[in-house]
Amino acid sequence: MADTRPKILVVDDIPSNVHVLSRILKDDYDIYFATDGEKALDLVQARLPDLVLLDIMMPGMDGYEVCTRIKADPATHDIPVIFISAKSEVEDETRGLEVGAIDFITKPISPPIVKARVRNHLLLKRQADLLRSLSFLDGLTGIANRRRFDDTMAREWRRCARSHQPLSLVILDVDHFKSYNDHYGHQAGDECLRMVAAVLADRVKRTGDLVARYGGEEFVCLLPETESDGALQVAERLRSAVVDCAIPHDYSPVASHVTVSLGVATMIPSADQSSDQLAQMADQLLYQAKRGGRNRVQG
Ligand code: GH3
Ligand code: MG
Ligand code: MG
Ligand code: MG
Repeated sequence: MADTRPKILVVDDIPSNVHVLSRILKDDYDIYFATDGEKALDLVQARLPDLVLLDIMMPGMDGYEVCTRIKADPATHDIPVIFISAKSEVEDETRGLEVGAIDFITKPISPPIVKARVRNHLLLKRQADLLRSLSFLDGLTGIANRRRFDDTMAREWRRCARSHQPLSLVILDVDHFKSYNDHYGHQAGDECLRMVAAVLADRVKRTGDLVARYGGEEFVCLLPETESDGALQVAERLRSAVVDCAIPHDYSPVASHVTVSLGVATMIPSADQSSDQLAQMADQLLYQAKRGGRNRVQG
C-alpha cells in the first residue's frame, strides 16, 4: 500500500548526496528532499515525515539549527532525526545528539548500514507512535481517555481565548449505575459503559469535537466554537440516543432502561481564567440535573 509507506525527508545541500540516499531508500520508502534548511523545515511541517536524514554543513541554516527547530515544535518534536555528515569529530557527533538527533552517520556512507539503521529507527518510531496513541485511549471503551481530554481542553482553551470563540463542555453521568452493577454484575456494567461510549462517539462527529471517558461512569464532550444553544442540542441528542439504546435497567427508579444526566456549560475562555472553571460549572449543572430527577439535560 503506497500511502502507508514510511516517509523519509533527505536534506543535503549537495544534490548528488540527496540522489545517492534516495537511490538506496526509494524502493522501501517515500522520499522527499530539500537542499537547504528553510525548505527542510517547510517540508517537515507539511509532510510530517517519519524520519529525517539531515546534513550538517549547509549554506544558511545549518543542520544543527534545523534539528533544534524540529525538536522545539511540539507538532514535530517526535520525528526522529539522523545526522549524515562529513563532520566526524567527537564534538560534532556529541553536539548532534545533544540537539536531539537519534543517531549520527559519517560520510562517506555505507549503503547497507544506512539502510539497516533507517529500518531500525523506523521500527522504533512505529512502536513509539503506537504506544503514544494507546496512551490516549481508554482501555475499557476504546474512546479517548482523561489524559487526551485534559490535553485537548488545555489546547482548545488557549485557542478559543485567542479567537474569542465560545467553548462548551458537556459532562454526562450514567444514572443509578451502582445499582446496575449490584444487580447485573460488574462485567455487565463494563459492557453497559462500552455501549454508552459507542453511542456517544457515534453521535458526536463534527471535526474538532471530542468525546472522552472522564472517569468511572462519567463521560465528557468538548465542543469548541459552540454556543450554549448548540451545546444544549448536542446534549439532548446524546441523552435521547442513550434512551434509544434501551439497555435494560430494571432497578432504576427513573426508567426501565439505562439513562444519563448531563450538565452543559459554555464560556468564552480568557487567558487569565482556567479551564477548571468550565469543568466546575458543568459539574454543578450535572448535579442539578441529578437533583431535578435524572435523565435530563441541565444548561
Ligand atoms: P447517580 O445516578 O447519582 O449517578 O448514581 P450512581 O449509582 O450512578 O452513582 P455512584 O457514584 O454512587 O456510582 C457509580 C458507580 O459506577 C460505582 C462504581 O462501582 C461504578 N463504576 C465506575 N467505574 C466503573 C467501571 O469501569 N466498570 C463498572 N462496571 N462500574 C464502574
Ligand atoms: Mg553539506
Ligand atoms: Mg458518577
Ligand atoms: Mg452515576
